[in-house]
Amino acid sequence: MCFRVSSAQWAYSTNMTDFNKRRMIEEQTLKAKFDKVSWRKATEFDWTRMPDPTVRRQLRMLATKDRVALSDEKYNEIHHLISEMKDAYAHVRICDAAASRCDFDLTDAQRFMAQTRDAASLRHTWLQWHDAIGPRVRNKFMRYVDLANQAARLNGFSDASEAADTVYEDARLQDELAQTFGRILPLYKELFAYVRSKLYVAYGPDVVRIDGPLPAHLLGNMWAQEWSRIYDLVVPYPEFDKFDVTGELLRQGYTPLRIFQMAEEFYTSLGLKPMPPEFWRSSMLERPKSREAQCTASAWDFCNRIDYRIKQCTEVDMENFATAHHEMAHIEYYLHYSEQPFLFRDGANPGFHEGFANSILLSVVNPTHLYRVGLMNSNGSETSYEQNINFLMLQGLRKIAYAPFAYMMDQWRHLVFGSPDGVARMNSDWWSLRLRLQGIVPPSRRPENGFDAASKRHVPFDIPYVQYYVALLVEFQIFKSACRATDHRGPLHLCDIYRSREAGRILSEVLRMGKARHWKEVLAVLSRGGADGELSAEPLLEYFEPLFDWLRTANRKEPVIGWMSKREDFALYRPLVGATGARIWMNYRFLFVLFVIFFII
Ligand code: X8Z
Ligand code: ZN
Repeated sequence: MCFRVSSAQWAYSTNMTDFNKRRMIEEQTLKAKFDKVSWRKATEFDWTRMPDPTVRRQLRMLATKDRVALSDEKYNEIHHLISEMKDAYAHVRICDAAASRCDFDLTDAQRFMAQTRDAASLRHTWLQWHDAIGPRVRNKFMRYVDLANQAARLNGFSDASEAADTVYEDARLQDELAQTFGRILPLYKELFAYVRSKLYVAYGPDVVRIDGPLPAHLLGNMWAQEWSRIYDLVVPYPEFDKFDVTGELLRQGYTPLRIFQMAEEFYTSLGLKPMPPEFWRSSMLERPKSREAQCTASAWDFCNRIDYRIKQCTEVDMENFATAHHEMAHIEYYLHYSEQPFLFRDGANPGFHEGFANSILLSVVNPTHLYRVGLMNSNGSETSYEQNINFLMLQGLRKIAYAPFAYMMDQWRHLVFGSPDGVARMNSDWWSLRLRLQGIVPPSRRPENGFDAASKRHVPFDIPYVQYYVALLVEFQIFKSACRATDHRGPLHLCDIYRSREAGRILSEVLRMGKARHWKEVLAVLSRGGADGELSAEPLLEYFEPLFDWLRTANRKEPVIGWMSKREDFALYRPLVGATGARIWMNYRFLFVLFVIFFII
């Protein structure tokens, strides 16, 4: 079933014809039915009483798929709602700042947010996107929350966000996330204060308050989730080069195929697996010329232990160079756990796949590695202090800036799914969390009945987000562990595991386990000789230590490290006092009418 669905999805993603779309939907519908049947069969057994722990675990995984517990009618309804929300999201088009074109899709809008430095146009694009998507999906989303909660309750959970956390099999998950987030926050606040000081210079006091939160439209990203696109505004030492090897790749005549061969050589140098022949035969490594294809990069496991493919419209530049290594890391994971039973062919927890892939990139994009593979002409230990700080700033804009966003997303879902008036308050809760955790405010007042969270794809698409926060921690934990095996000396950010069989051994041990063991056991393998298997922010903090020190000095004159919120910030999203007053008045009127009726009777 898995093979059939992936084949049909691949066919459509790489050749978007109506015929392929219909076939894909047919297969997906069959799969949804199949899932329901296997769930029903699995629930005929009491998994708690299975003596074999491996069987018990698999049976529990089959039996605790919560949506299938809904009636057929409601099961179909929730699937239909999600697919309508996806469709609405994909079809949003907005007008550019000059309103000369009104066919901007999200990719255009995102490119604009990344490149433009004019506050008014950025604000315009931000508002257009948020105002376009929210109202289209709000009512559907409210019904979806209701159905998802009904399903969760049928399975004995209090709400759908509590049910979603159970894949982590960890009762203390939320405490661990909060604890690690508390560790990262001081570093985030230093980065935040530094970036604000630069934005204050770039945009002036009318747009940026010197001690306040930052408006969402200035950070080079529609959701202010990662800030690497404004590197040019905040670079600590502008006189030093940017770490971009695009020019060198082009000068040396790299092609997409050669980039992938180079990525493969990275993995085989560690003693990991080469790509199978089917990979080279069937992958789509360039944008097809004669047909329409979905160009987002992805790595595919066809579940038959034979077919593994990458789909990427590769251009020859640094970003694609990194993405090729990233996608191939997913294939390495697939290949390593291919001998596990089907249900265990997955990351140890939902953050592991992405965490592993990104941990490889920490090696691949650092100056030491680029020097070793002949794409840069000075090595990491020879690069100056200033260049190292520039590199860490770029990484910090990607990773440190991302932490509060990744953490915030599902904290918001917890409020929406978990409180009785969650959907009524979903917009003010969204902004209240963004202000508290990220220090971000909207560029202008948002309507109480708006739905700004829908601007982020994962919300209408029903994709959990906490996995990205877990991945961020796991990324640095894996990297630290592989670097320890390599016997790396010196600052962590310059470690390169290339050609290290020792690093390869520990990685392959972890990858082979797939999901067959609890992820804490997998983390324990990684921290061999170190701490026990817990989520930890310490490797991330160690990586950024030189930047942390630098920021503390650079921020000496800043009035506030972090942000001070004022009434004017809350006023951007809290229900208007007038509106609350009106509600109270309405209630009094209602009581008065009751009173009169009572007397008449
Ligand atoms: O959703 C994604 C990938 C698919 S797993 C495109 N990412 C998150 C996001 O876009 O918010 C990758 C980075 C985090
Ligand atoms: Zn990935």
